[in-house]
Amino acid sequence: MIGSPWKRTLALSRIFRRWRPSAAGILLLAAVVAGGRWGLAAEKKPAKKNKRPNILFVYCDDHAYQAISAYQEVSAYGLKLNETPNMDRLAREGMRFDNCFVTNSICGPCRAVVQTGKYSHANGFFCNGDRFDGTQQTFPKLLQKAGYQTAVVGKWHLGHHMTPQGYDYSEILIGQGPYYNPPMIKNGQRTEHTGYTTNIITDLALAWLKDKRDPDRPFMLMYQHKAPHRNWQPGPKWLNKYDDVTIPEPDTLFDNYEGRGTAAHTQDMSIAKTMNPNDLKLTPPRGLTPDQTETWNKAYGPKNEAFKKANLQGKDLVRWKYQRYMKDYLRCIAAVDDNLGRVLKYLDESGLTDNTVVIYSSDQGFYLGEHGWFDKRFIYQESLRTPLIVRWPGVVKPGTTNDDVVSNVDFAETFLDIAGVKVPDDMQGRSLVPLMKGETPDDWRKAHYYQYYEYPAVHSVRRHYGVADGRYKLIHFYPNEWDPKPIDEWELYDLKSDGKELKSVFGDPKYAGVQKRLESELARLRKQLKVPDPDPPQTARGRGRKKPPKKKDTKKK
Ligand SMILES: [Ca+2]
Repeated sequence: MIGSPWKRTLALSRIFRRWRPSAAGILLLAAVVAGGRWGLAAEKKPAKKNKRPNILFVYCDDHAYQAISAYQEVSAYGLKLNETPNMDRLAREGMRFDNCFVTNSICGPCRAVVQTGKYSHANGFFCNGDRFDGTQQTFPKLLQKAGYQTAVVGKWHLGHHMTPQGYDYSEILIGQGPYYNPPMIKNGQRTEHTGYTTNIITDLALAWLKDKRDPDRPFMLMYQHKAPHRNWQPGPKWLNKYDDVTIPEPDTLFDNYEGRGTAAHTQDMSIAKTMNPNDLKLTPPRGLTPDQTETWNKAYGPKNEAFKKANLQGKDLVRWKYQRYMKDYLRCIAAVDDNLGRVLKYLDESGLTDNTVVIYSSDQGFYLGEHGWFDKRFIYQESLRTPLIVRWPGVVKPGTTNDDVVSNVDFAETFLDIAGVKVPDDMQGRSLVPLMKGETPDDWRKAHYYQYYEYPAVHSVRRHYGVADGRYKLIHFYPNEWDPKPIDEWELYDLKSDGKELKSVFGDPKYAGVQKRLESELARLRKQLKVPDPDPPQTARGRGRKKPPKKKDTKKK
């Protein structure tokens, strides 16, 4: 281990400064020196000051719960898509949350929510393309103040070329970052890497855990993958995984959106129409080294030849696209799972497992062909719900599940609570620690508020807000001044009788009582959370618009 002797000396000198050499102190020091591995000795028998748990937050991008085998039974489709042994291990040794909902289902906004414990309208980050105001209160800053070491490695996506604030160490991708050979920003300085990004991010996380932190203090590490974000480029080792299998199709792959309103009909996120040759790997990716390109072409060349020869049309073509999409998506996840295995193994071997809370989550869910879609954005289940698995030895009972309504707006509060830091009053979520202990408070929320702003924009998903209580969901697709073709429509779903959300029952007399209750809950939550109405002008930033579209009666030049 590079740097270890220096670190050991540093750690010992700290002890001498702090302790008067009592008999116990001398004995412990002797044991440490004899052990010769300060880090291990310190973690296995932590001094009193070290007892606060470490936090390892594993965060993926667009990782659908349907693509974690431990979550299979939770999906309305129940398809066996893949195996994720290391994620499953966390679920087996920890708690799986089955109703973890995001507040605004796109990448940047979800990350801002995690940093702040506040909704988009309160943290100022509404749409992708916004820049995060890093001067505001965030949970890593509060952890730092409380003596935690904080680090973030991998995807950041809260503004290009921006050094994260509140971190002792950061090495982040620039914007979305590529799947291969990513340039990164290390503590504000550009660095270059060659290799597959999922492996590289893991190497950096492990290097920080092993050699770059002070083993004398607790840590919070955000280990954040780019994968499995579009356009789903697998790493060299996984290029041929799933070649010989057929991925099962959801029975809504050819959904006609009957039973739903305008928004489902007018989206632009379908496998049939929206996916491009680049997504489908019909064109070779850019930015690969000659060796990487050769390996890539060896894997995709014959498969693409076979596809061209087959000259598929209509539904057969969509089915082929689905298979190509899913296999690439699942290959990206296989790399994440294998790399998570490396990290868990390190925690085991270094004696860190017992005092480290491991949290696995994704910035939001994703469509894996349900309703014919990929992408996210909608309040419908596959993009609203995100995976959340927590392993905390001695606190979380292994192999348990929780179905309370929780949210990514609770993450910051949870991290602070784990560290024993007071949660500021202006955060809008609530610590999940009591739930992790199996003690849900009586006044825990019964419903979750959601709002999506990024329209008009890529994928053409209408602005909407709504409320979800785990069974029912009330949605308002609302008009606003930025919208050239405004709609004003409501939908209501009963997930118990309609788990795939195919038929809105809004206005159905049978659901009059439910509808009234949810309408009043929605109004209450909007008031409680201080949601601005109408949307503030900043919500148009996502697509670079400064002014609303001109009215029809405006004279043309
Ligand atoms: Ca995302």
